[in-house]
Amino acid sequence: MTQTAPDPAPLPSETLAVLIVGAGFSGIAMGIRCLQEGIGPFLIVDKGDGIGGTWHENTYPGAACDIPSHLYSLSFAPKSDWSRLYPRQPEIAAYLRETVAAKGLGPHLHLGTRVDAAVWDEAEGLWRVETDRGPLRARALVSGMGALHHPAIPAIPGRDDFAGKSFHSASWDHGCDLRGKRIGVIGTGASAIQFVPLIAPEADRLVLFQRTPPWVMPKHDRPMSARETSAFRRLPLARWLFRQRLFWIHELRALLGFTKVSKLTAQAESLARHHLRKAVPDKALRDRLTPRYRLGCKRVLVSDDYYPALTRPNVALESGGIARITPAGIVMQDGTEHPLDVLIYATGFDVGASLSRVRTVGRGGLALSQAWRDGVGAFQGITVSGFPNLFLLMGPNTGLGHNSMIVMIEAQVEHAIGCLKALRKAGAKAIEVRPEAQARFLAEVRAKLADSIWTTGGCTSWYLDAQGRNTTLWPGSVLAYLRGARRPRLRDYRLS
Ligand code: N01
Repeated sequence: MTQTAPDPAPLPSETLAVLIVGAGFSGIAMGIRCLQEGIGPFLIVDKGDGIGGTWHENTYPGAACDIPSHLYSLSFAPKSDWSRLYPRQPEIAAYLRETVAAKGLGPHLHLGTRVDAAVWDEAEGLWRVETDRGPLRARALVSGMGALHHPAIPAIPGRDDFAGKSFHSASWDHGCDLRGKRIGVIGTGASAIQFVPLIAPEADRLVLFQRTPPWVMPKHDRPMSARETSAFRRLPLARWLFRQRLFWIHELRALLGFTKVSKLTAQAESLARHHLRKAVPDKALRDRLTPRYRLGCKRVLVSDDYYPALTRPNVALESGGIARITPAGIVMQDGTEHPLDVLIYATGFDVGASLSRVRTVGRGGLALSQAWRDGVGAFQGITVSGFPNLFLLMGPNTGLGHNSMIVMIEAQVEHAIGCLKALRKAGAKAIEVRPEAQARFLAEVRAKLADSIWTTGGCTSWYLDAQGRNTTLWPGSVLAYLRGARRPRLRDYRLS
């Protein structure tokens, strides 16, 4: 289970070298690298009451990573004894807590501290930050806030009238006993497909409300063998090779051109259809579970127990449109009524909310929301012209569907560290990306995205903004990103 931290200490009054917002993978990675490079004083603050960000908050049954943990972990904090290929949330959250302890990050951490605003003070060359526990000052500000933590609960008519218990998958109500209950689950994304197979056996009846079926591939999860674990402990090279192998298996998809509809798309679709056929003998059910858009347009899911769960006698897939929620349950557009005791929203996150909830004002009083009024974007997804000494981790257009985000995060951390070292070396106060470098980068990214599968594949998804632009995903291989982002080129920046 998660661990709650004691009351936080008073916030420091000195000017920090770096303020890191968020104690998830990104913030922890940044903190470790600051320690290693002797950059300080620095602080990591997090609005939550525990370490781990999304891996602290998402505690729903079966929560797990769909990238193997030997790859979905920090390269500079390796762990030899992952219990499974795809460990579950408690093990990942424990890994992050252990890493914080082992690297001595504890004294730099202030949990239960929410950042509300950050304003660049041009005269002093620092960020003035407002938190719910008082002000902070920092030369550099690093956002490790992630994007997937403001639950999106759709405004279905009657939503607030439901008389039973209801909650979002990201704020799971562990006090709610699901045994023998009639449970409704709205949504069939990465979260739902992980917890539905675990809660279905307990339910009297489970109705899964599907709007769009996902493409689901086999997961092939397995325990790590004692031999593997012992080899990884004794031979760090063996562990490193295993990680490399996993990286290349995932990266191959990008190198084969997964960003466009291709022969590979059709082959992957036939594999996914085979996976569905093997698990679901009922042709009518299979039909409703078969996506009508190209594989890769939405995030491709992996699971070995999702389809079998849907064949249980106490599970029903409802693929019609929801008309309204009533005190007693859900009424469909065709008039069918589903009486429910518990309603679980597995409806994803408000991806735009993360950065916009923190009022960020850069040089000349320019708000980030203003700078982004014609579209969200950052140089390498990390720095924004007009916002000196601000570094975004997991920023715009750096998300991945095909490989480990941790590799991307580490590159972004190295980029920020490189900029901070350049500042220190030059004795300068501020480093800011040149507008022409940012414009060139964004033009390249947008050109690559123009005819990508995310816009041409026949679906809509949270990858796209209200104008249909993809501002979340990186349109290429991780290798290409590492080449451009890992080491900042000073000609792209202005020091002052
Ligand atoms: O959310 P989602 P999630 N009426 O947005 C449906 C990460 N993650 O929490 O497809 C009816 O994917 C919506 O339907 P549609 C991962 O990056 C990672 O599952 O829009 N249905 C969809 O089915 C992932 O992508 C792991 O038609 C409505 C579902 O709700 C991200 O988190 C594990 C609706 C939302 O799916 C989010 O995943 C879990 C409405 N009004 C999550 N509104 C790993 O393993 C929405 N839906 C790393």
